[in-house]
Amino acid sequence: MKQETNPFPKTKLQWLWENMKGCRGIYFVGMAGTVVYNILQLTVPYFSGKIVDLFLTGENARENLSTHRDLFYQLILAMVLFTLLRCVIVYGVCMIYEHVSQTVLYRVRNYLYDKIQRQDMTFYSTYRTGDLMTRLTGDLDAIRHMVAWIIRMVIESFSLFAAAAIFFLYTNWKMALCLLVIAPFVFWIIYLFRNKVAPMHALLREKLSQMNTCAQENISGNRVVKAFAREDYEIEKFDKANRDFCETNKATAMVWLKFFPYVETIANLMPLVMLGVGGVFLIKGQLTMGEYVAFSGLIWAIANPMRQMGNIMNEFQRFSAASRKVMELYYSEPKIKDHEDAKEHPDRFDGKIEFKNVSFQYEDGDLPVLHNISFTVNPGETVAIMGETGCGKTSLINLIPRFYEPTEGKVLIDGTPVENLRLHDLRRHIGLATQDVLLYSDTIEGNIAYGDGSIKINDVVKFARYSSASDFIAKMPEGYDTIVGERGVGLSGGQKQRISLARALAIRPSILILDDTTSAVDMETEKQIQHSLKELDFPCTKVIIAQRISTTRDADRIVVLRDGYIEESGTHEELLAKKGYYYELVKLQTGLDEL
Ligand code: DUT
Ligand code: MG
Repeated sequence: MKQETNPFPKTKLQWLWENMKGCRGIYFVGMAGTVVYNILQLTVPYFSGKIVDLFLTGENARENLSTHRDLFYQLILAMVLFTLLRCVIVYGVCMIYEHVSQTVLYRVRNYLYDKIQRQDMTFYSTYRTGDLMTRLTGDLDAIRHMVAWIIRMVIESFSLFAAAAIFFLYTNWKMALCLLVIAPFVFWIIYLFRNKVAPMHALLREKLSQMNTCAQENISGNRVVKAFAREDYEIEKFDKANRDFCETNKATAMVWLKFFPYVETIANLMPLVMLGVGGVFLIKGQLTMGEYVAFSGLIWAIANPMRQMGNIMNEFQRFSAASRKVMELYYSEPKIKDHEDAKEHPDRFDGKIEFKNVSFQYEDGDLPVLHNISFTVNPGETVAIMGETGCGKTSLINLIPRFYEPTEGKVLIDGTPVENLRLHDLRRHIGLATQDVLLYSDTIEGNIAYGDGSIKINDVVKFARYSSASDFIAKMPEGYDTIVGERGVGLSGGQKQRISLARALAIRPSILILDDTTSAVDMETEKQIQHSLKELDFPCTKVIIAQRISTTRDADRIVVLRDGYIEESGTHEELLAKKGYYYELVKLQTGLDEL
């Protein structure tokens, strides 16, 4: 089979080892303990063999029983003590594996969560939520399983096999060779099995991710499902994903079932060889009865690791498929991140925004969505951005907090290109109310204070008043302590927009960006908001995307976009005088034929 090239800087096991930092020493103790307790397994058959030879079947058995009775008791006691010791070691070893595996799981999960948090917008539009959740849960569990179980089983099987093989060879090498000659066949079968089962686990992991994605999308989109009465369709869709996963699981199990009879036959051949060859050796006097008993008592230590190997390989392939997905995330780097020489800017911005010949195209898009955009907004000014749906307004404002980078040209704040500023400094001074409002499952106060945890309740109320939200909040059963559900279920679209506006204002931003934030608000409320925005008690440059003339008419400048180009720009009066797109829009919205 063609070996896959490893796209990561480390192999899977090296990566795992790296993440075991701090517990490697104790893990070694666990592995050593595993070897020791498996070697101790040999003591019982060994002492049994001795007892048989000395006190049951040997030449002087009867005599030994009367003269060396002490030795007889000592051998029995040794068997009991070694068994007890073995139990204690197994207990300790289990604790170690559990501790280390949970530590690794905790560490990697936190690291991944951190990684996901710091990713850019392109990442979020590439990965599906259900798939990311699968990586953080199922895939990570496969990695925990590797540390807690698979490695332990590998050591257990190999140490048991090796210890038994050495014991056999030491006791009677001819008999041992007759038994061990079969072993290489099992290794060969397991190798064939590995090649067959590896792609099955990769597929299985994909099916699990698809099923989780289906459930996640359905749960978070439940309102759409209900609105279109598509419950049956969604149930059917999930059923298919579930069935696919189930069938793939069965097919994976079937792979082992194909190989299982061969391994099992070989494992079962062992006692037969023991019986036949051992019998001949016994008759010829080349094997004592005690040795025969010890061999018989230990034959499982050769056969069981062979049986176990299929299971181990199966689990190892599951780990392999899962760790690939986890490592992909682990080593992923956002394209948009702080440049090494990025400037620190802990203070507020003056708020000058410049677009210089900016063009932009989405990575997965076929055509540019913005072409050669240039305009300047001076500190404290308000610029309104207008244009028909899909013309690139949201794309344009997304370039200011550097959610995306322009393909050409530059966006500058206070004369510094945004890519030269630290992302944290840049974004914490920008208040953004996005087009799709997402509120957290938290109180209204918690939602408004999201960007600044230290804000006082008086200020929360003040910003709620600025955004004309205080009236409806006061009417809520628990006022500012009212919990708004996931995505703010229980609030109207306009109410959510106003809380989102208060949240953007609450950080006292140097630059405020509103993306259609008052679209679901009535004209009267909108007017109040307009008024409040002019009265803010901190300096602020405002970029407002809006469709209504009532929102844009007072702006210092209006930029009209069309298919990603600036169609026209100027004040309300200037644009009216131009009698272009804006003029037509005003006529349409006011219902007048002539202005
Ligand atoms: N687009 C993408 N990928 C995205 C987002 C948008 O390819 O992740 C495309 C869709 C559209 C163009 O970019 O053709 C501009 O989209 P934008 O969201 O900027 O349009 P808008 O002016 O904000 O439209 P609306 O008024 O509907 O919000
Ligand atoms: Mg938009």
